Amino acid sequence: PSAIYLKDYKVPPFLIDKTELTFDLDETTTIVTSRLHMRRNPAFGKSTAPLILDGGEEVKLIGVAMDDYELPPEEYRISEDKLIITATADEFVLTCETLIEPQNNTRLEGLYRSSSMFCTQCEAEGFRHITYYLDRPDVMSVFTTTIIADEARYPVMLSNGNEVERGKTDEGKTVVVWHDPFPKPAYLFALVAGNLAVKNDVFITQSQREIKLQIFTESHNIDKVDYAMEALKRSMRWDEVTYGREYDLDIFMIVAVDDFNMGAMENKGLNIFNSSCLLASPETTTDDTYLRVEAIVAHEYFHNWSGNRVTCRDWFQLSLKEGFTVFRDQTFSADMHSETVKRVEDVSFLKTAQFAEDAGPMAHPVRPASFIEISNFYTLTVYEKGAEIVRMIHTLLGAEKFRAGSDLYFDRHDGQAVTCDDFVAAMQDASGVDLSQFKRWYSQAGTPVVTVTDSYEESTGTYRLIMKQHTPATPGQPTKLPLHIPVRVGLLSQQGGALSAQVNGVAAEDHVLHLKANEQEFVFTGLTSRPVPSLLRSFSAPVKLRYEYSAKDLLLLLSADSDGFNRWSASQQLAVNELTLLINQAIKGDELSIESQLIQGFKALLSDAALDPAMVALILALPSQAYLSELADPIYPAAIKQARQYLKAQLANALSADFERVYREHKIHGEYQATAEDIAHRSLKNIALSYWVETGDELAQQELVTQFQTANNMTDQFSALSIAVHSQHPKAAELLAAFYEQWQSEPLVVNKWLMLSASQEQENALATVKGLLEHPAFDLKNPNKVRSVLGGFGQSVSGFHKADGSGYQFLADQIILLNKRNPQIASRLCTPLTRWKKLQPELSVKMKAELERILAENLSKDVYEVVSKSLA
Ligand code: B3K
Ligand code: ZN
Repeated sequence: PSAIYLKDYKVPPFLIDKTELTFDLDETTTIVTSRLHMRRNPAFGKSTAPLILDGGEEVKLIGVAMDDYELPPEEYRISEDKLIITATADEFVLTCETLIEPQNNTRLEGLYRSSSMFCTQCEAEGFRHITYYLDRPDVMSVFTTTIIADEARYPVMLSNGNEVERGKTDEGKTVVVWHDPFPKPAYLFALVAGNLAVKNDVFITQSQREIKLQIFTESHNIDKVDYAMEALKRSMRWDEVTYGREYDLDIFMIVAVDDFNMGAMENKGLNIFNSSCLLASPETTTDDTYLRVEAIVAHEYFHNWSGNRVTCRDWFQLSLKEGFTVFRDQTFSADMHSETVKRVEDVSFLKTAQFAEDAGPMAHPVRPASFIEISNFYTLTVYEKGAEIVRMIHTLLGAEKFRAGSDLYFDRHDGQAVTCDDFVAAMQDASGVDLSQFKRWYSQAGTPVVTVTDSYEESTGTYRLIMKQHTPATPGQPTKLPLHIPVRVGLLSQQGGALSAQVNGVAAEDHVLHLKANEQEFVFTGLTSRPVPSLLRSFSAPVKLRYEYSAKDLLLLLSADSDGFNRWSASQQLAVNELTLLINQAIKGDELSIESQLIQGFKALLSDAALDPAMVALILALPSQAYLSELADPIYPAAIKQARQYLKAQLANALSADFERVYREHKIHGEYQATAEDIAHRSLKNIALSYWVETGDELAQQELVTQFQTANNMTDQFSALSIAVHSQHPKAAELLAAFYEQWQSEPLVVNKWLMLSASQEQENALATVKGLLEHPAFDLKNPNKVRSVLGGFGQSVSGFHKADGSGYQFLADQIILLNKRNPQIASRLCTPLTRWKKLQPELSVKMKAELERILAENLSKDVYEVVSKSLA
């Protein structure tokens, strides 16, 4: 397989003004007829270039005609997956008849079956698995879709836009015609047919148009869509108020399907969701999932403008729509709940997973310069780091100018397929802020390291910060240029008060400093004593900050910083410092010991009733195994686990009474509600329980069992179960079995059970996970189940990182098994193996050997790209 490059981009030689599709749906063979109204693209220049259409190897061509002239075999050819027609007029209608077998489509791209329904997934290059087409986002076309199917089995037949006709064929099948007036690329096409239940609602737009809202699910799930429907209406209103964007069609539909490669898809007017990201009920859904449902409903809805009305010119520009839309959904969730809590969660995820990606063999710029398989580039870098870039633009411009920039962007490019440069140009033009150096964020991979030193001059009350930036080399990019990094800084007095100081003549408590050079000095004047700096407030740039904070400074920031984000950040840094000491002791085989400063900090938090319980819960959560692994080089997984356990036990024993009290104080009586307030109390209560149980206290263990048995919501029940499993509670196995017994008919809950079961730390973890693959609840065809079991297993240090390498071997076996069946999922499963270079030497060689074993197979493009780049 070979790479394609951004620098080779050319406009398409042909355009498709109108696309007329007819689907004759059937259980064994589906016939697709397309009528493409095509013409040569004037922007391509005069040309006699042949017409080359994209297809998939499994698409069978029945016939092709040009302006109703049936082409004989000598006038076209099929080469691998392309259909090539040499002689064409300048303008013509191309008719193609193809045969596909959705029931045998295990890749879950194109048209496929999920339970009893037909559904589609076309982004990025799925449409070509339906019929031959110019399957690229800069070919935008007006679609009319005719669906023919047996009404008894498929009473619901949906596609994009509005239903414009309904009738019967001579054989008595039902015919439904959908028309979407907005030109769109093929990746936004969707079709659904099935026996589905529906929930109806309406939304009145700001200009008083009435929009019909519909959510479709299989009938047994329709009682779980109320929350998503409300979230949808909140999203629609928010986009009107915050971005001035109103919905455009008269109907907006969402369909839930069980078998889906990712979370959801923003098809025009017909979003398709993984049921795990749409369905919610108090008994079966945890708080985290409630928030995820709301965020993803919003994300897909927001794409209607940032993605659909204005789309990407080519797939290198993916972050144009994804980075911006993630930023939009993050801000929406922040507005619905707590800004600080949301920021902490997003940054914690970024620093754990995106930073790891940016430091590994798959590191790539937010706008990649090349790829082998685009599906591999739906990454944390494109999504999360892409959102950080948009957030930095927001910081540099301020809210008002940012809004002017987004208005200009949407107005200027409505109906177009554009680039990241176009986005930045609109932001720059509307604001007058120079973003020329800033643009390097799009093209340069790797996480910059910002090193800060300081000095204070008593006699003049002057405080200086010296900042240096350095971005480490990444594959294909040995040297880096300095970036424009906005660093938000405040100063605190030694007593914790906020200090106002002048920078460049402007007095304020909070300054955005523009770090643009490799090394730069910033001068604060008007001080009367040495301050404690609060650096990179609200994580104003996606960088690694290095500053030698003393434990005393960190405790001060933790207790007194006016920036809530940096209070959390200080606690993390304190914990990381202590854990690093402990990890090194564990690596050396020493007995672990520490005088933890966190005890004092946590004690204060646990007694301060004025604090947001959600923030307290976040601060109490020790840095994760994954985050500590990202920081480590090399990674000693078992030492990290041991250090975390040790510190947690120390804190638990020292503060046992406080944890017990907080656990009791934050119990909620009454009905479950997914409000920020209740979620906050539950999160604090459950983390308090996890510490309290850690002490081994008999009463705590009983409380846990009681909570498991009497909870009226999944958050509390599942928290109790997870704590039991991870604390080696004597009843853990019993509770796990009871949980399955109780929920075996709810697949989404069973997935949680699969994941937790697979993540257990035990001697025979590998045997357990192998058993799960044989369990009746498991299904290799269902991505959620594969992710649950294998994702869960990846968290089991004793299982996955078993010293003999059998855990790696097991994962490699599963990747090889899925490689051809579902290349996208197989490729995602490779991620833990891509970290082999950073692992402790004995494990590193074993992991590498498994990658080499995979590489020797006949691989899909997806798996080949990740594995070969990892070994390079
Ligand atoms: N745009 C889709 C992702 C499609 C992934 C294709 N492999 C979901 C989203 O980001 O909204
Ligand atoms: Zn998206």
